[in-house]
Amino acid sequence: MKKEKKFGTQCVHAGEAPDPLFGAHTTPIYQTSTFVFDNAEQGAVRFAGEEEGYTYTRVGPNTPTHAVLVKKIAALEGGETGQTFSSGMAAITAIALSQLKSGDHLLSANVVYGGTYGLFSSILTRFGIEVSFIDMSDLETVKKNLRQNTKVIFLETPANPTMIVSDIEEICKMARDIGALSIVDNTFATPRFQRPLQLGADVVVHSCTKYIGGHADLIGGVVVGKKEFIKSMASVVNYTGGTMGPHEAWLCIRGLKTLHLRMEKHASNAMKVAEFLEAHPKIKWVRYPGLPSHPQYEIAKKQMSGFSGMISFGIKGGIETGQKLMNNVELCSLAVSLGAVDTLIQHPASMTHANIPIEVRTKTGITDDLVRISVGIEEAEDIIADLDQALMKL
Ligand code: LCS
Repeated sequence: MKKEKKFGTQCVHAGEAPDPLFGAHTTPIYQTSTFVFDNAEQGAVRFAGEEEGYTYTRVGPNTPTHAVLVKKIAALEGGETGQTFSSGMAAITAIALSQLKSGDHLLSANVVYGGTYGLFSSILTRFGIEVSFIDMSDLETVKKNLRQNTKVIFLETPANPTMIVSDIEEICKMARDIGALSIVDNTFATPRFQRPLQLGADVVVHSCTKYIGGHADLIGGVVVGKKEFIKSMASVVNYTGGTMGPHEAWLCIRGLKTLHLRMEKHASNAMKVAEFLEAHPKIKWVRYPGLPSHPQYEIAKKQMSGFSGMISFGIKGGIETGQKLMNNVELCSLAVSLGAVDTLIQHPASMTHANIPIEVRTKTGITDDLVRISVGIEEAEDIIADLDQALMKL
């Protein structure tokens, strides 16, 4: 049989095997905080890292349930291994704390999730780490901002919430040339549509809260990369303790089994919703990587095999009209987060990105009129009908 299975088959099968104890068909939830050693010597070699195995659920590889999730997501991203976390922010924090020290420079995209911006701008800088936020969609700007002490380049593409797309391959090349690590937050695209490691990235990070879990019922994060990289995070994982719970790990495994199906529906719905919005007289602008009007449409086509389910748009009349629209929707939910089976709509400038100073928001396109929609897997006609009735009432 062919060795490398297709993506959808990997979603269903990768990392999983019948439970060796009782033959349970699906992965059991190892709801335990600790593991019993056969003898004192075994405990000692496990703690010394001389024997693989489980010790205590805070310490990687956590539990057999987590190990299955790591194998599955690593297979989907085409990476060697990974580490799960209690949230996407815990994952990004662990990357930063394990790879950066005082005097190092972190080069970050200027459009990232508000929490990531906050961590980089107001926490890392307190520990003597230099941080600059730049427009990663412009390769000249990236080149100009590299420093001798640049240790990490961090980008989100498509970026939350402006949907700006950056050229992963070119940026990772620049990172490699100066010996810096390249980290790509792949939360918006998912490995169904974008595989940053194949494009040269060192590390991929996800908020599992979004498409990986897929059902808006958990908070989690994961980092995927080379074994050596994951090992370099081990002490931060151990000493900071942002551990994913076993039940959340199991929910992520379950979610990933349908990732391919969900993402295809998210993307085909989003394309229809984006086209509807672009043609609507009350809409000023629409940003969706699958639309030829997207400023980086060519790069999106080059590095993505589909355009996922996130759209941002501006409404004529600005934020007051946007707020009315969000209050008028009936099928869509007015809620932050994204990547759920149901359609969510929110206002980044006053919600997910409200912590970013207004002058930075304005400069980077997180404008007050920007409304973000995470298109669900309902039928597109019903989502469009809901948006249409909400727009008609304005
Ligand atoms: N990376 C991206 C691209 C995100 O959108 C988020 C959360 C995170 C990381 C952090 O993940 P978490 O800790 O929440 O699991 N984004 C959110 C959003 O746009 N609305 O609510 C949360």
